[in-house]
Amino acid sequence: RRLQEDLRTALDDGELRLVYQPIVDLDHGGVIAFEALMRWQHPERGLLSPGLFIPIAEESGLIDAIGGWALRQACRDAADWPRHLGVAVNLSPAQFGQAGVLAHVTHALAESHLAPHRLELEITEALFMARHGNNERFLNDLHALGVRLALDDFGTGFSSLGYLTRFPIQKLKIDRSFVHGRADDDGRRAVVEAIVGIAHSLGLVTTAEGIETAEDLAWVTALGCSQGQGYHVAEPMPAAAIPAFLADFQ
Ligand code: G
Ligand code: G
Ligand code: NA
Ligand code: MN
Repeated sequence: RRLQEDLRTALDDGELRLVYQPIVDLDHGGVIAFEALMRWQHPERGLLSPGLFIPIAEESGLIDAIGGWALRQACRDAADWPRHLGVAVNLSPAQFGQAGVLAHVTHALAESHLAPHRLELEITEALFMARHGNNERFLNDLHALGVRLALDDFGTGFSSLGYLTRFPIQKLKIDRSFVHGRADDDGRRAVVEAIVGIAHSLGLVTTAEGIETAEDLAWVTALGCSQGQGYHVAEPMPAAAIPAFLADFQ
């Protein structure tokens, strides 16, 4: 209750931040995009993670304003990066209840002059379970803007594979619970292998999340994942650290 009131003013007071985690191409090793991850620098409680305050934002309806801010900030930051780099922004299912997201995306692209194909929106399977609104139409409208759509935390949900052909999705992000430390876990390896196979058949890109070790990196690369992300590559960083990171990264 108290946090909800604080969150109401956090946006105006500039307490929300975005940090960026690189996503690398597993064939060539180069950085191809950064995922924007929200943080809240709370005046008394210190740095809060989105796992704590995004649910509060969703319940209180603040998610529309906060999500709009994240889209604009991420596009503005990405417009300063080399043109081959994309930016990924997380969207929560609650944002789809309101018509705002389409307007926010349009506005963020126009204001930043970011090429639409450089923006990727990460949605979760939970969106398909929530039946509010017309999700199919909504995702098609977003896709028509030229942005790309990724399915986050893939493998943890319950949605049918039919969604992958019905909705305009270009990427599957393989949840980290299937990645880190699973090199010798035959069951999880089989799941990753199956996801990569489906993605390949449907012409989708795969990103392995949660790459924490050289071993994680090696086996997901060997199984044919196209992209990777995780602490072994880099932890999320402020936008200001990106130029130095890119200069050092080989
Ligand atoms: O960065 P961290 O691991 O604490 O993120 C926890 C969760 O919060 C992740 O599931 C992530 O997708 C989500 N998240 C991070 N940033 C945003 C954001 O800007 N909007 C929404 N809706 N979720 C976010
Ligand atoms: O749900 P989503 O995939 O958006 O969650 C992203 C979250 O995962 C971010 O909060 C980020 O900080 C976290 N994260 C990124 N890389 C790693 C990693 O290698 N290991 C773990 N455990 N978490 C990670
Ligand atoms: Na994500
Ligand atoms: Mn994920």
